[in-house]
Amino acid sequence: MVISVINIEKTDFSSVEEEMEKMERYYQQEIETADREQILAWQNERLVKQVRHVWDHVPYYRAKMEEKGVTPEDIQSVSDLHKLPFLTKDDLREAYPYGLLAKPLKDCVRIQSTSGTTGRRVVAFYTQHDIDLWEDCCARAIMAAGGTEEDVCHVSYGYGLFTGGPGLNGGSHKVGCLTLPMSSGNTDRQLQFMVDLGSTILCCTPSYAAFLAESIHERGLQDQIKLKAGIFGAEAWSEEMRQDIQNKLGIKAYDIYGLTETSGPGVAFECSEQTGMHINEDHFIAEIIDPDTGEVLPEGSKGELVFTSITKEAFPLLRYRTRDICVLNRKQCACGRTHVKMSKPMGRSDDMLIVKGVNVFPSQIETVLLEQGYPANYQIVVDRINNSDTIEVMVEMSPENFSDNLGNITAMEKSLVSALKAMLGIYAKVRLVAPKSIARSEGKAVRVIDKRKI
Ligand code: DLL
Repeated sequence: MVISVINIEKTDFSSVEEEMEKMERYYQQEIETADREQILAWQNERLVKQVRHVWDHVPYYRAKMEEKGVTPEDIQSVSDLHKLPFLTKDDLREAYPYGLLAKPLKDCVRIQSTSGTTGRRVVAFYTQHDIDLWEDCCARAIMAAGGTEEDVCHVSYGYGLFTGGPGLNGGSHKVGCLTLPMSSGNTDRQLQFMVDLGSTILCCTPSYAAFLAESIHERGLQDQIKLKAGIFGAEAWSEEMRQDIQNKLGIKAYDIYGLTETSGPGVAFECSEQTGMHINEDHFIAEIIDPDTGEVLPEGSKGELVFTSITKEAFPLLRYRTRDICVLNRKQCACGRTHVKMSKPMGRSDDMLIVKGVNVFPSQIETVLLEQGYPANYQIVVDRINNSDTIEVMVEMSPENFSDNLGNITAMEKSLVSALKAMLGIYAKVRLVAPKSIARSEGKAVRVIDKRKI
């Protein structure tokens, strides 16, 4: 019998592990690190195909293009993109629900939805192929945050019509993480699963992450939490908030961006450098425009972000105005990815507010007030208290429905609260005030006071 003795050199496994932790991970390395020429080649080819696809299948698009005097033959490459008309939320509202559908209904397998500017919501359609590509984008984001099949990915974005839960859920499956489809809310249950199952990656809105961090500290659970990374987006958050969450949870916090219209989260995501989000340019062409004139601005300028989705089948959007203001940056990134980076959105070129992760337009509130017989004299106060967004609507009673009876006022406020809940999907506190008591402005009415920005 031969016994072989293998001389195993002593290895410092902890440092190997540390090195592995530091290694950049990619879900689709060849695509994510492709050179500029290759990315442009993909974009040129896919754009031409996409324009032909909408021209042939979406009469709404064809009419818009004809109105601008553009035909598919005019679009030979990305440099011709500027010839196409813009698409806006108003177009989506006008074409609601099926007017922008580019595939037969039988080929579509899912919708997701978000608030529109008034009563009509934005409804986005997906084929199975669209879902597959969307989940790839989310998988890229999870792996950029260090995710592997060893991870327990705790998804606390809302599930349902909102894209956050389903998108990150799909990406997590693709990476091979154990996926916890927690959805939002029920903090006790969140924390119990986080401790019992050893969640290592948390996906939710940054404000919910801050709230969970606080709850963990209040309950003294810090030592029982195994989180290493968080993927936070769907609303604006500052660098200070990032530092605060990172410190409290002992994690690295990554930003993720997206919008329902272009699929959902994963349009862009942060890498280990944490200096902006790589836009998945094999699926989306990004432009920056002057929000007032629509003129395309040179790269590096601050302006409104416009997306063209070049791989979506069911609901492709050409030159969609996101209304998000940001800057693009094409400097080489140390992570090895080559796709352009967008800054955190710095604001919006419309009046949309994001409250508790939900998109709220003042016009939606106004619609409810007018429907309920109130004048359009109101003020919306948004605040962030204990890391949670609050919204209060101060509404003038009209001389016709004026009452100084406390019981009546409470009943009227309650009825407005439920009408607003039905429109917005979130609780908004209502305070009725006497006719003509809200200060009139000499210029534009100041409808919104966002104390989170003060
Ligand atoms: O918020 C999709 C999403 C889900 C993104 C989960 C990230 C994570 P919508 O409800 O359609 O979709 O809202 C889109 O949210 O136009 C931005 O104004 C804002 N937004 C999204 N991500 C960020 C972010 C989802 N990382 C709108 N930072 C967008 C700031 C963001 N704002």
